[in-house]
Amino acid sequence: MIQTALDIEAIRKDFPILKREVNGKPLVYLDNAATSQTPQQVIDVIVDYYQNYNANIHRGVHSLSQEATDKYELARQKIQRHFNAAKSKEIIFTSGTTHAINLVANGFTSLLEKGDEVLVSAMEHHSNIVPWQMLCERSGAVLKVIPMNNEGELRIDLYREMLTSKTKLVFCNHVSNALGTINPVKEMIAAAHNIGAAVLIDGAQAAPHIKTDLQELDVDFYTASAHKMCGPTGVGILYGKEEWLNTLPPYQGGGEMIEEVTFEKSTYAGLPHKFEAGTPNICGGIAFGAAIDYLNSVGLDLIEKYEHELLEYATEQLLSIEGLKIYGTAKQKTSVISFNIQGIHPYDIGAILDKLGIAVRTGHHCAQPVMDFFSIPGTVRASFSFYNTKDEVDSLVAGVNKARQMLV
Ligand code: 7TS
Repeated sequence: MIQTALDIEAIRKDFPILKREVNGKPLVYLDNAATSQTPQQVIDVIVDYYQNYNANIHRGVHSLSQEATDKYELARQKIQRHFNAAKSKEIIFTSGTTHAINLVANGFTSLLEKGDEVLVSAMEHHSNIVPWQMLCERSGAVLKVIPMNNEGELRIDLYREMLTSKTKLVFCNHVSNALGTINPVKEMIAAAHNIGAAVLIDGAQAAPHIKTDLQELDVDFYTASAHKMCGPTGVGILYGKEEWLNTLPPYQGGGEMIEEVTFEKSTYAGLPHKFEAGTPNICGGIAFGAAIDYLNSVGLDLIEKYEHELLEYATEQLLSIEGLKIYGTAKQKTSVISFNIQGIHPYDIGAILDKLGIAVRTGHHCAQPVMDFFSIPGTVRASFSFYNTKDEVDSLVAGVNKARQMLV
């Protein structure tokens, strides 16, 4: 029996999309790790922006521009407070986690030397692998992989041995999108700092589920994407400690990121504008702030507890299906379950579930090295949010059972 302090029925009413049908069946949305759904409170903020104060920011003397600027900067402050960053200028708006990681990887090009080492975990999303490989190609640095065990937990003992005076950077996700593992990032950051390496933590999958205090983590860089946190697509953040952001060169040149431009030389604006060239996703940034307000009105601590109950229930129910194997059985997990049924391709299970109105993701989840580790082409991934119910878990289990009967 799931007991929760959350009023799930009331929460579900906030999400208009949850009322719709797909293929003639009530939608059961279990692809939250790919993107979360949007509550009416956030949709209203988006509509309000375009209906009432759409204007470019930081530019005009006119009132609309000032209003848009104030709301955009207020959103930055909300995000700062939510993650407990020391200063709002340490929050850089980006188009998402991918953009944030590329910004940092690009900035390190001139800071690394041939033979320097950068460490990446074995369970990364491609967006936390490829930019660093590109950085290594540019700089001559060497990419090394922190191994994991069969449960999908990082080998922290081996990680500690890999840290040497050559290590300049460590990057790791806070939570794995393919396995759901919550990594011991605080311990990893402290160990890296002991030998003078900087750390970037990809928080894309942690931010929707776990309350994170950036100052307590003492992390150098952290990333998040609004669309996984009940906000819109196309906006996210890079958090960086002020001294690091001052050290890194700008990523893109253009309007807004400069102090003075002549044909001989340009000088750059201070933080955060140095990294925010061009017209940003103004509405998206403001709506990101509204999404943070919404998550906090529900309460991330209650969300975490409820999603954990859903995870435990769904794990137990799914394991009762013959031939079903779960990939990612770490002790610390968020509500992500990656699984396969012996002898069935994950895509076929996903297609049958879709006919039943159940949305899951199938494939390698942009984490091919994780699939290679388990010697599988991909998995079926069900990822739960706080607006999912025990009944929806039951629908998933019934759907998977049906798929098994049809396909085995
Ligand atoms: N890092 C992790 C851990 C992710 O899960 C994702 C997106 C990204 C980075 C990239 O985020 P973006 O907002 O810049 O695209 N993960 C997924 C997923 O698991 N299914 O679809 C997108």
